[in-house]
Amino acid sequence: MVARVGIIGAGPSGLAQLHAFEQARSQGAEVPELVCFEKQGDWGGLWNYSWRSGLDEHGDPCHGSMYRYLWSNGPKECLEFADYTFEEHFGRPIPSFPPRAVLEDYILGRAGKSGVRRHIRFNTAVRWVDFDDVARTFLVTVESLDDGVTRTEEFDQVVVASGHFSIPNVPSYPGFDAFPGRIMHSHDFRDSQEFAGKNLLVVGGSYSAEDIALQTKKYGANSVTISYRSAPMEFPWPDGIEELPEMTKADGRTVGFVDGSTRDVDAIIFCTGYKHHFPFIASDLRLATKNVLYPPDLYKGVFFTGNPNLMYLGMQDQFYTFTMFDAEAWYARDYMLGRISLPGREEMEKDIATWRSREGSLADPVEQIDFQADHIDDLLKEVDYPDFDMNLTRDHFKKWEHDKVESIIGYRDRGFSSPCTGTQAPLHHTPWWEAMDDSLPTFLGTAPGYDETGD
Ligand code: FAD
Ligand code: NA7
Repeated sequence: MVARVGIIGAGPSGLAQLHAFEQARSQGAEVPELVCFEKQGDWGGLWNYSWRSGLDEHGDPCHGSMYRYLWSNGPKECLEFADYTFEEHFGRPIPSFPPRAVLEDYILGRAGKSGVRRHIRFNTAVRWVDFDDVARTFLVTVESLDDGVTRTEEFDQVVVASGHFSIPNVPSYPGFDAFPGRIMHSHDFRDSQEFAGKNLLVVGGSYSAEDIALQTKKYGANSVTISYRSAPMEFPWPDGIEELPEMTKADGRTVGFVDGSTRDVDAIIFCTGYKHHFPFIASDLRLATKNVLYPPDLYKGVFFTGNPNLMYLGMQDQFYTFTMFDAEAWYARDYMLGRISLPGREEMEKDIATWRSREGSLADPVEQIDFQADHIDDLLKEVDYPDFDMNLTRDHFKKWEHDKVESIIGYRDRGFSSPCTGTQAPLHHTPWWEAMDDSLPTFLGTAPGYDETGD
């Protein structure tokens, strides 16, 4: 009997898994029956933008956390698919920091080319995953959201690719019940123009806080105060953005901070991160982790040690994204095809402990980048993923960190070279700080070197 593999989610990670199998099939391998369950009506995961926030049209929590005018926050060269380059997709070199719609187009371009859509059951939410100890199979209960019908299917292996930037972590502070303005999480943030002219408090000290502070200022906020818990980001912020330590309370619209300072604000946006949240997985199979580079209980960052036929993709905190998802998906595929065997549980746990202890000693982002690159290298050396210059991506990320420190509003105006083709990216026609239109035609249509005739 042909084995059955269930994949949960058709975002970049789930699509990487489907694509990896498709590659093997095209080379003559016998591939298991693949069924991918996607609760949204279309593919792309977070890149599938929706105006909705709160609950979706079916009454489930909205998956989307992306917002309008979101531009890539890292060089695209560090996430390039080695078997489907940006040049192949767009027919020419494009700048290094594309807006969301352009990256979405790229992700879907590869998925479309490899024809994996036929495996995906859209509008189908996975409601429960459990393991039958007798039959040694997974029982996956899904709900068809179009008609509410539930059914349970059996799988030999299950790949969880449901993402982990969707369920917000939302703290509370004294005085919030009487705050006379909007209090929200970045998960529900959609359009910066809502905050034009306002004085804004952004809580958090990481990517979302950085980007939402910049973006709201770019689109007309009067002032943005960023409140950090552990450490300030200390970028050279433009006028009108400042950093203060942790907030303590709100008194009316006046917010107090631990250093005794106060600010009057009109709205508060929590950029306090997300929870790894898998309410649809039985507790003994459920990954429990914070947002770290090497989660516990996942051998090679993928295999759940309690039952390695359950795999998780993309569960790490992310410098690398699509490249890492591909590496994990290729490795998982080769395990499922019987090309790679796994050690016993004790050895898996020892290996995880070594990685996690190293993560605990990392001093700065440069070491964190190398750590994640080493994780990817560790996987790629055993699979047939096409060659590309991984070391170049390490250098790019380190330069990018430096660029951000030099100019937080200007780092996206740089160009990097492709680790796959070597081509140097052209510079975008408009500095990011002045580029208000993030649409795909504007970005591509006027890019330097673009020839509309295609000649
Ligand atoms: P997701 O993209 O979250 O996809 C998971 C999929 O699983 C979704 O389609 C969801 O509907 C589905 N799903 C979930 N639960 C179920 C269920 N129970 N049943 C069925 N289907 C389910 N990365 C970059 O490389 N560059 C960026 O600039 C960048 N910007 C970001 C900005 C924001 C605001 C956020 C939140 C993330 C950003 N990321 C960025 C990181 C992002 O995590 C990855 O790019 C990528 O989307 C992760 O892919 P994924 O498939 O693992 O998860
Ligand atoms: P991250 O990177 O997980 O960061 C979460 C931030 O929130 C981090 O700075 C935390 O501070 C801060 N945090 C968490 N809880 C609190 C409380 N209670 N008070 C104050 N600050 C808090 O999430 P992001 O949303 O920034 O990024 C996620 C992805 O979205 C990323 O891949 C981007 O590309 C886009 P800490 O440092 O722990 O003190």
